[in-house]
Amino acid sequence: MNDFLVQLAQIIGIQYVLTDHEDIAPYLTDWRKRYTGKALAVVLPRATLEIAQIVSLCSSKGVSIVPQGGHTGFCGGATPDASGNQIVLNFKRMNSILEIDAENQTITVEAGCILQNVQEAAAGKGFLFPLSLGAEGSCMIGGNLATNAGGTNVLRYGNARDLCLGLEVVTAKGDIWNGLKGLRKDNTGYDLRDLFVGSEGTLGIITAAVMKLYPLPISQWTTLVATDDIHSTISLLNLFQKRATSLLTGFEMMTHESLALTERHFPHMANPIKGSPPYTVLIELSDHESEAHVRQLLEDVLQEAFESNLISDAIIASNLSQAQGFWHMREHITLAQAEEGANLKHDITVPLSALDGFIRETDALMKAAYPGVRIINFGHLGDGNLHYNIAAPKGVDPKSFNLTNEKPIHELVYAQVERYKGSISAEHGVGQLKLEGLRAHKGEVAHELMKSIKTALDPQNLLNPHKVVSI
Ligand code: FAD
Ligand code: 2HG
Ligand code: ZN
Repeated sequence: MNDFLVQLAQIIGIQYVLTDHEDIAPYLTDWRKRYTGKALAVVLPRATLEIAQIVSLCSSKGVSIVPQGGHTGFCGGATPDASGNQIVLNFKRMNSILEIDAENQTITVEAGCILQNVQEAAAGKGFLFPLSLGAEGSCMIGGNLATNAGGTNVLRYGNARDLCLGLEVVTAKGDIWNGLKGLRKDNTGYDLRDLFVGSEGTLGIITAAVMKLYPLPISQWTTLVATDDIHSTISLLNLFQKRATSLLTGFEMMTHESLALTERHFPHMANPIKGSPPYTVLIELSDHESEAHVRQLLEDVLQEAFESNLISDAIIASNLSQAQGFWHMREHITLAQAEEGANLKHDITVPLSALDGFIRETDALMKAAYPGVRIINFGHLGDGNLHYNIAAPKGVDPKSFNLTNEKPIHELVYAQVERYKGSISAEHGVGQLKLEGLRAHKGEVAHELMKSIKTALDPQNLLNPHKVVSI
């Protein structure tokens, strides 16, 4: 063991400094199996003070650090590079719920808390912690904040950034910034919290957070509806926004192709709406009033939608288990795509008013340039967020298809995103996947400002180098 590893072991204990090939392998490949790196060691700290000491040691030795939560990110942000000179700092032991403040409606958690555990701890005290995504059983709150994760409740409650009131962060120098305050107002100069949220481990290491809680809704109704095109789907969204206002908590769009793929891999998750409609939309209303009140509202809005020819069919879940079935079907699209083989992901947003044009035109360009290609388009339509994923034509090996076509396909989609004034990353972040594209997308001035921030906060470029921006 070299001197550096011995010193690491002195800080956290030798059993928490993993170096054996088999021990570290699970930490070196991302969820999509898109990236595999190497590492000097994987370290498993238990306390903020230990992390501060690890960072100081790394700074003195010039060793770079890759923070890692559940390693479910889609952009390779938590995967080390191929040099074998980095350490992975995994948060799985930093998993305590520190405090639930019922009067302030906040929860304070360590960064390694699994998202689902935070939701359950909040629910146990009668609160809703609204961040919700398919990976919630394994992603961690530190990773959620570092990527500014979105998910299925953004429409009503916002993304991880909107839910965060305070942070504790270990800086690149190894200092501890204690910003663990549960304040809803705090205009004391530059917002450091917002600088670290969404920075993907490149500016500081998030060790704990104060997050907002909400009262648990007492009634929830979930429906699946069929629509013929995006234009009517947006009109339907606008109708629900107008009639249900803040009761509208979910509005997820799934194309026929997305659900056909899901059914092929998970036959028990077939779309209960028959006739293979072009679009199926999952809509959820939540309230703090009686079941009957929300149910009536939902029926009224659906009736109006039928009469205006916005929808052709609808099924309202009659119980919790049927509602969960609808959500499972939606969340299994990603898993079905993974079963099918590697795919090219595009996590994008465009303004709602541009979605129809964007999809029609991009579909046409894609089909013309890559005959037989499969467009698996679904997403959080209420946020204008599409997962516009591209899979190889049937019978074509996905790996070789992607090898040849990944770059031009990304370029095609991103050129369309620019044309429609959208974003090339809605909720998954940048990581290493979109590092190259970011400069052109942000523009020279914004990109230079980002580099200046990185240089100011991490002059030695030790925190997750070559992710998000390269300096
Ligand atoms: P990781 O993947 O471990 O890390 C992500 C980034 O954050 C890396 O750059 C890493 O270095 C950094 N990081 C991690 N922890 C820290 C820390 N404590 N301090 C500083 N930096 C840190 N994402 C969505 O937004 N919406 C979805 O609906 C959604 N659905 C998903 C469904 C599935 C099935 C899967 C597999 C993923 C999904 N994701 C979704 C992507 C992913 O789950 C999120 O990006 C999540 O927030 C990542 O959390 P993590 O703990 O796994 O982070
Ligand atoms: C979702 O919304 C996730 O289900 C995953 O963000 C998206 O698989 C994807 O591309
Ligand atoms: Zn998503």
